[in-house]
Amino acid sequence: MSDYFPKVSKIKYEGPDSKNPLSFKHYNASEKVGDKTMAEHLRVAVAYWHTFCGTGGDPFGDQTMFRPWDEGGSDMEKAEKRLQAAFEFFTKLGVEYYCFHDRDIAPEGKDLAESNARLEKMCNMALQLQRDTGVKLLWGTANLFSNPRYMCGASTNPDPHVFAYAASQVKKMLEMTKMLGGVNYVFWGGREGYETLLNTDIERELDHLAKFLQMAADYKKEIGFEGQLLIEPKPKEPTKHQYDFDAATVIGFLKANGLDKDFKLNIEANHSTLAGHAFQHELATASANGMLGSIDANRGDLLLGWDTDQFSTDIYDAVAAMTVVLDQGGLAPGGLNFDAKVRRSSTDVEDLFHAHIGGMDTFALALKIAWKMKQDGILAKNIADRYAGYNSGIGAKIESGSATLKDMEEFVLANGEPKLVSGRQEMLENLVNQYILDLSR
Ligand code: XLS
Ligand code: CA
Ligand code: CA
Repeated sequence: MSDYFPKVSKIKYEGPDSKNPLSFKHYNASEKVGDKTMAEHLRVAVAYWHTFCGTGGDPFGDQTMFRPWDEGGSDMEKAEKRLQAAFEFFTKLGVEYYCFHDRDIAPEGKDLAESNARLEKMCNMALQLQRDTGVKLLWGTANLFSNPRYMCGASTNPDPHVFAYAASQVKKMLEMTKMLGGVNYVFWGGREGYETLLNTDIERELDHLAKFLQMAADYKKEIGFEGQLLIEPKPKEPTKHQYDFDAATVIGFLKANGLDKDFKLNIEANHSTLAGHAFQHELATASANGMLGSIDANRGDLLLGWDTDQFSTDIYDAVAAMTVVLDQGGLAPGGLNFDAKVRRSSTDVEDLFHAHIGGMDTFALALKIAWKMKQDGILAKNIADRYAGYNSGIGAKIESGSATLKDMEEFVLANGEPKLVSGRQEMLENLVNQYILDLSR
């Protein structure tokens, strides 16, 4: 095993009283929460791109992070060192999963054939490291947004040559994800959208996007890849109008194109707030449609209008998220991918550990709180009581689909004005705070 993080040994669970910053206070992989361990509930993954490829550069400034695995050698030699560093990191952190884009682990070659050969070489190396360490692939994906050929989109590019290139990348990456035993495959359409209608035919672009996804779903079956296909909504950035705006938009698009049986959603916290929604709203919308597949766990900054991809520290938000996850009976085969990066001034390699420890502790504590709330059943009872009118009489008739407008009129004429019933929001908010305070120690 490599030694890129010499100051860090295996991170241990030391409990909430520990003062050791390089220890878990709440995340205890083997601790049972109900009938599953924390690791089984949370299925934490490290995002390869931010943690091992991030350089700290932003539109106003250069690289601030100089990683030891990036020093010296050819691009492929660096890629190999980076992969070693990644598995050292996963093992020391004690996570079970990771996620990557094709171009994160293997630099693009002079043409598709060379790029594919490089990717295959790096994936074989990853397979060996997976076997040596027991770390698994939560999802694979193809980067269809960085290369200049994708400047006007990938599958929604006006040029079918670009569509074909993107599809070829997906083909190869589906094969590699299968080879690595990946349990999901993600499509994030970063440049699947447009800047101006002066040069765009929305109708054709949406049709091309559907054709592209259909090809992927067909190829998945053809090669016998059993992972779940996921679409990750995001409203904007880098493109001004993105077709996969939010959960509701994606669900509508999938249904309109007969793709809803083949795809679920990967909901990211930061993308939810960029779309003007709460993270929980997006999770609940996907879940209510039976389509919540996986989560990109991070947070944005409500004062900034872009995708800051910060590590989760907000317990309240994480409790809300875990409530949806527990209500749908878990996330598997999905998981919690920490699609987050340290700030550009957090330049030590140890900062990568602090960041992940914080995120994992936040979700572990949130899991315990959400579980306790679910066991006590107060919130669920409140919601059930609120809709109890639909369990019988006119309500049951409406839900059965047999009621008519005439029935409604008849009912109101006979029963008069409905009573005002309090939603008791403040009481419920206080209750949640009480659980958070009680269980935080
Ligand atoms: C970018 C997205 C991206 C996807 C994977 O905003 O979050 O990183 O998760 O392509
Ligand atoms: Ca993401
Ligand atoms: Ca993001």
